[in-house]
Amino acid sequence: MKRIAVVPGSFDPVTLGHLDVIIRAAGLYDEVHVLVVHNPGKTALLPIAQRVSLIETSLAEAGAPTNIVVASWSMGLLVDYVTDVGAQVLVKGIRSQIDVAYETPMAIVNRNLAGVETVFMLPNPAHAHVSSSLVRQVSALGGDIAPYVPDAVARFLTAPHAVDVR
Ligand code: COD
Repeated sequence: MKRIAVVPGSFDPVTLGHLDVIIRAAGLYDEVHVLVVHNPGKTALLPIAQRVSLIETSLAEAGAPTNIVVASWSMGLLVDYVTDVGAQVLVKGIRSQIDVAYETPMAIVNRNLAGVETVFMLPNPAHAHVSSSLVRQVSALGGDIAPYVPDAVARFLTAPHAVDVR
C-alpha cells in the first residue's frame, strides 16, 4: 500500500517552518499532499492560487523531493480530501502547547469522522517561533521577512506589485 500523507494549512504565506515540516514528511511517506485550505478564523492576505504557486516555487527552489503534490481544498471536510486521494494520515507541525491545544480536538474529530490519524511533528528549533501571521505583520510594517520565509515569498511580498498588507 502506498503511504500517503496530507500536510494541510493556510500557508498565508508559506514559511520556512512549513517548508521544513513538508520536506521532512516527504522523507517519511511515499507521497505527500500539501493542501492549502481557507481557515475561516483568519483574515486572508493572499488568494489561494497564489499560496499554491508560492509553495510550488519554494519547493522547487529548495530542491525538495519530487513526491510532493500541492493542491487546494474548499469542498468541505478536510478528511474528505484525505480519503479521496487515498491518504491515511494528516501531518501537522506542533510549535508549542498552544498548537497542541488547537490541534488535539481536530485530530480526535478527524479520526472519529473518517479513521484518519494525525501525526504531530516537532519543528526545527531554528523556525519554531515562525508563523504566517508574524510574517504578515512584519511585512505590513516594512520589516525584513527574509529570515522567516522562502526566497520566493520574500521576492513576491517585497515586489512592487505585492498585495498591500497594511
Ligand atoms: N514550524 C512547524 N510547524 C508550523 C510552523 C513552524 N514554524 N508554523 C506553522 N506550523 C504548522 C501549524 O501548527 C499547522 O499544523 C500547520 O503548520 C499549518 O499552519 P497554518 O497557520 O498555515 O494553518 P492553520 O493553522 O490556519 O490550519 C488551517 C487548517 C484548515 C489546516 C486547519 O484549520 C484545519 O485542519 N481545519 C480542519 C477543517 C475541518 O475539516 N474541520 C472539521 C473537523 S476538525
